[in-house]
Amino acid sequence: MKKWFWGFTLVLSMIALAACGGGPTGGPAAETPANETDAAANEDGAPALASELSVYNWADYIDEQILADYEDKYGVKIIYDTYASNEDLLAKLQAGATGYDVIFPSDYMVSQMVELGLLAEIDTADIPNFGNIGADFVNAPFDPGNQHCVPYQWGTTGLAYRAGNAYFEENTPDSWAYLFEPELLQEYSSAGINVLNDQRELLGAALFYLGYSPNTQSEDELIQARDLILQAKPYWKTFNGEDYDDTLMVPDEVVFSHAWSGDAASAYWNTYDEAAEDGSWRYVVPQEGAVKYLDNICIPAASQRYETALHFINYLLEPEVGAAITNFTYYASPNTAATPFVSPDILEDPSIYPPAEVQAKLQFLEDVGDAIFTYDEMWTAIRGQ
Ligand code: N2P
Repeated sequence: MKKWFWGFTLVLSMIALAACGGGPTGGPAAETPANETDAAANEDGAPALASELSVYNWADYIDEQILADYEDKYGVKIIYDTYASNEDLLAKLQAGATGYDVIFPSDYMVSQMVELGLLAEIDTADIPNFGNIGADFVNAPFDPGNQHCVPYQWGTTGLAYRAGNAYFEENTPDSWAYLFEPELLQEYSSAGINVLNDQRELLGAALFYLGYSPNTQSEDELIQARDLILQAKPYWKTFNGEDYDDTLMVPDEVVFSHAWSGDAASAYWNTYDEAAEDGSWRYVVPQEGAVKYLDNICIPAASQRYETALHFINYLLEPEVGAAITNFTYYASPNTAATPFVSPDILEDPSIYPPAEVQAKLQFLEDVGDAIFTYDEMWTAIRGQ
């Protein structure tokens, strides 16, 4: 088994905390007519499905036809809503939102949510398609034994730039310096620069550039990262991690963006010119190192439709469905059974499935414990000024 994907360490006490912090294992209460316990189990013992399921996902992270197909096939109406970052998702759950049944937190956020008791426990034996997930992606350090979540999609965070731009014809922005150094920024900032509106990602990029860990717990290093960001901020046009590929990159509102790999690939294909056989966007993982993430499918502890959520998760792990997700989002799939159905253009794209020398530069974001309060403080200063 290849081990590159988990090439990082987590604080052991965090894992221990994560393992015992789970929520309820089911037994939803019958409080609303849409809940599954109002219906009797089928004769074959299979659980009756609720009439509705509330799915809360990252923006632009599934083909909504997949949801429509599930509705048609199983008679469950999907209530679909999206968020822009892990922190937005967490804030929503911490504010007491109890209506969500299926959510998609990233690696480090799974750790945080388990510790806070926000996720229901699962038994992968109840998800027959769990076996479709590749061995590299199961039993991750942030969720040992997949006791809470199953893998959804993975990708990297880097820099996207417009190929036709005169400056980028001459210069390949292969360093975070292109996002942070004023003497470089002044060359192209008038044409528009976007950064991800995501605190761990943006502080992480600054920390990589400064030569520090993206998971530092040092206040001094975080202050340096904040100051680097504040010095570059006047050159940035937008903070957008939600619809930046469609609203900023494709229409040429920006020529440079801090970007997630799938969104950069999506901008490439949405600017693809058949005659030129090329799209307008390029993507690079900076030489100083960059974030990789594994996003996951989980059930909030407060869900009242646990069995239906499990049934829906199993559906998302079907080979054809897993491939349809990747063929729409341009993020890499951990579902190895889906591979035969994924477009060869995607499978062969090194910006989506990076080669070994790029993989060697990637790191996961991790739960930073109480240092998260310092991250929050730095982020408030960055967004407030
Ligand atoms: C897609 C969001 C990607 C999630 N628009 C990155 N973790």
